[in-house]
Amino acid sequence: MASVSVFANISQAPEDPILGVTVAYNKDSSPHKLNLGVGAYRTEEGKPLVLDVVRRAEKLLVSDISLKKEYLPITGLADFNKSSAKLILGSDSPAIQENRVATVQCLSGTGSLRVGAEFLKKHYNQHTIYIPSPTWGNHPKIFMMAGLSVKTYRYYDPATRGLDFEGLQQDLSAATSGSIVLLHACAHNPTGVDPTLDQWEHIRKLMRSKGLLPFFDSAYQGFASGSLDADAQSVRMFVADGGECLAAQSYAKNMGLYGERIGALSIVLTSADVARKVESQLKLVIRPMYSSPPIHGASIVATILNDREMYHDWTVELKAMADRIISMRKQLYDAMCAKGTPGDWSHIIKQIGMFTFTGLNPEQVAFMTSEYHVYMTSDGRISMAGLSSSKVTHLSDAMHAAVTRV
Ligand code: PLA
Repeated sequence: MASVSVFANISQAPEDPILGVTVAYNKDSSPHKLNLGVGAYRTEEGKPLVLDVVRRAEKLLVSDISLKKEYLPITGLADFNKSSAKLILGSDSPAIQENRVATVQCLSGTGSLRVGAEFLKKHYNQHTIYIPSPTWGNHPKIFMMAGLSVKTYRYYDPATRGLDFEGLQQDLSAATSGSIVLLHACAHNPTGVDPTLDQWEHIRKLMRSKGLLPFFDSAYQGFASGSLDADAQSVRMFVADGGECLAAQSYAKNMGLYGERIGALSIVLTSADVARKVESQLKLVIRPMYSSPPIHGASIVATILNDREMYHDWTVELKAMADRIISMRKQLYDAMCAKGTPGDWSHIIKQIGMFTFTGLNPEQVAFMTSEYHVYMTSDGRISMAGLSSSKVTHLSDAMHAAVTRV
């Protein structure tokens, strides 16, 4: 047999810019190492967390012998879909009451975005999607792989470390009417900068006046403010005007179900008739991709969302995670102030959600990794959810050294 592979000329692909940080972290043998790369919640002890309410739901599921491992329908678990739409749109949403929402269970947030993008490519007359600059690194790839053409709109102003609201409005005003616009529902990744409600209202009016189609990515509902309702306000404003939109939901962060890969895509439409047809077409997108979604994560989520007491207990645990992140911001900010590190660090406490967009450059990040074993993405983003009180000094030492020496 020939020993030369038919793939002999294949090139080595680079690691993923976010998940590759964990790969590098795992190879580091230093006891001081700190992984602030991927947005994964850690406890004060630095450990991954399985929510108590998730454990309880799983126990119920395991002991219920009436449950089978049959295939789910192509669209997923019906109870899960119904509750997911309610969670993002509000339980009193007229769109739900009027059956104008098509919801399908998908593989977490990423899968929901991809299914939505494939659907748009096939059935929408515009194939350009505007994504914020910067945005989550996987966004452009997801949309390009689905065959959409990706453009950016200005979002973040490095000078103010805040929203470039002027630039955003100019770019959306100049977009071809009917284009798709990706919006982070809350806790913008990587910047931690969200529009105010007043700014959202301006964005909504502008987009509706131009017939731009909103595609919300909701990966952090409950993580920005600690309140599920407050974090869904942007989406609900767009639904309240009776117009159409898409929303991709993830339960990775807010229920800590990362590896269960559980999420949902909801498409809000103007009539029940269109919603039925859209759902029938979503099935044709899903069936050849992965046939039908996995059952376990959906069962956990549906169990929690459909039980009053468990739902309440979830909101308490979610708020505790959000509060711990907010407290980490305060502790890091105080540590930077105490050190007198040059620069204004108030963005650490002003930004919201899982990440702080520090403003550190790639050289400074590389220095922090090589000298201090602090791992983070090269754009200077740190996952506040990966920090704990005992590591704040180490991180602020590293940041101080990077700012003053690199
Ligand atoms: N959308 C945004 C804005 C995200 O930040 C992430 C995850 C997702 C969607 C997808 O999450 P899911 O498919 O796991 O539900 N972003 C992480 C992880 C937390 C990642 O890159 O995959 C991040 O560190 O940015």
